[in-house]
Amino acid sequence: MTSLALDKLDPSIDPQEFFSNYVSKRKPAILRGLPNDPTFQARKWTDMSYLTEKAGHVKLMVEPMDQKSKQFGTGVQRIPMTFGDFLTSLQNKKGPYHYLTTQYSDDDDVPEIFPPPTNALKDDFPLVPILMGNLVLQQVNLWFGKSKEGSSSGLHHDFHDNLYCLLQGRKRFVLYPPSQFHHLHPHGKIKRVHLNGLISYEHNPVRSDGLNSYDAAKYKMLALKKRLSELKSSSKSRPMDVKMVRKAYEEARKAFRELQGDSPGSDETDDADAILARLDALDKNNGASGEEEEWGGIGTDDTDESNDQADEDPSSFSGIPTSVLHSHLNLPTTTAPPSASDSSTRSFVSSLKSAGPPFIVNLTAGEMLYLPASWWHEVTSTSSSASDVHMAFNYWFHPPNALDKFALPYKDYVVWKHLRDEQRAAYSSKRGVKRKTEEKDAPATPIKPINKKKKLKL
Ligand SMILES: O=C(O)CCC(=O)C(=O)O
Repeated sequence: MTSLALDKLDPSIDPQEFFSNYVSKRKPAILRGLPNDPTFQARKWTDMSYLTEKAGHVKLMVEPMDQKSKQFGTGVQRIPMTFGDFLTSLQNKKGPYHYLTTQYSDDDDVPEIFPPPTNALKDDFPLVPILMGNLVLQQVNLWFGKSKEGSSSGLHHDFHDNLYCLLQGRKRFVLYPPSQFHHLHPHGKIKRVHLNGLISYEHNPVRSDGLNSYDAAKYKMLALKKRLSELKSSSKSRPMDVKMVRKAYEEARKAFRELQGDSPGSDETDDADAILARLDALDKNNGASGEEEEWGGIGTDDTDESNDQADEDPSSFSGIPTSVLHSHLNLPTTTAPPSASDSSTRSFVSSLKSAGPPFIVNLTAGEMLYLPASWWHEVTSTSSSASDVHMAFNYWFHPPNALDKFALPYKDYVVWKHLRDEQRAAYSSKRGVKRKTEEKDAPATPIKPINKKKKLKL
């Protein structure tokens, strides 16, 4: 089976050009280098003693290889250890080695933007690389393991735009566009694929910017409340502006309360209390600067999904066994053949034929892959030599849905300007720096994950 190839770009490409030709076209690309930002220092992490010193104490969870399928990305119980102990374990003479992947907590509703161990390495990378323009960061991750023959993470998709920076070793990506979901046997029931490619599932429908209606209403109310406070405290505000924003805020508050009314359970009540406490805090804190900022008016909402707050994560993993995918594509594999019947294997192969040729990317250390939200990917990670590790660092960004707007590529202007400004302000104040385009951190209003990356048994 033939495969397709991606464009290869210089990472110093103008961010606006990158946005127009790739981000807004939802087109993946290879970048022949790491981010050019002076604050991107992650190359230092290939020095294990540097990593141990900076982050050895951090507690995290690592994933053992699934012994049945001989791959990662399964429901195998993860193991708690310190990053230092994990680094030491990679020096063992014999594998299989555990894999450090995305960190999530089963009971944690709000994701950490800098999950361990990246929280201890924050000084070594910018919040948003210049290349990524005005996308809003959702989370960063470190992918760290060791495998001489190559180990797979299984075919799945995520819900965020990915800038994947390979620091050591090799990675082979098999990529299919979101639209091929019909042929890729996702475990979850798909409700729709948005125009920006974002896949939304029946049990947790999201808008094209990844927010569900409840969170969108909540953030809108918070944003307008803040804006109202600012206007009220500024001597330069025009009464008609104050009036207009007050009206919008009251409407947003009403809309939010209605959604709360629709949501059963006490969680929402607690949430409301927390939000109202936060509104009071905003009132108290407001007026510190009195500075005017550009007010772009009240944006239009993108309420194309219902408020259906499901607890479950969607099943964004493909049911196609990795070995079947590899054999269909004539790719070497280290994964175990499926235990399923021959007839289901035949049906998977026939689906893969219908999906057509994938893009196959062989990424080498020092290169990056840009992958828009919900592109399907299967990743095989290989160490460059028997004694080496493979290591990648990636950024996930909230999926843009205003694809002609470089300055703020999200349709719900009120919400996203608020969330982005809070994120940048929090980052700058923690770092004690004035914001430049490439510097920012965790939002004061944490943005809920669309879905935590959870692995399913294949
Ligand atoms: O590197 C890997 O093993 C998987 C990476 C991945 O799935 C991602 O970045 O979304």
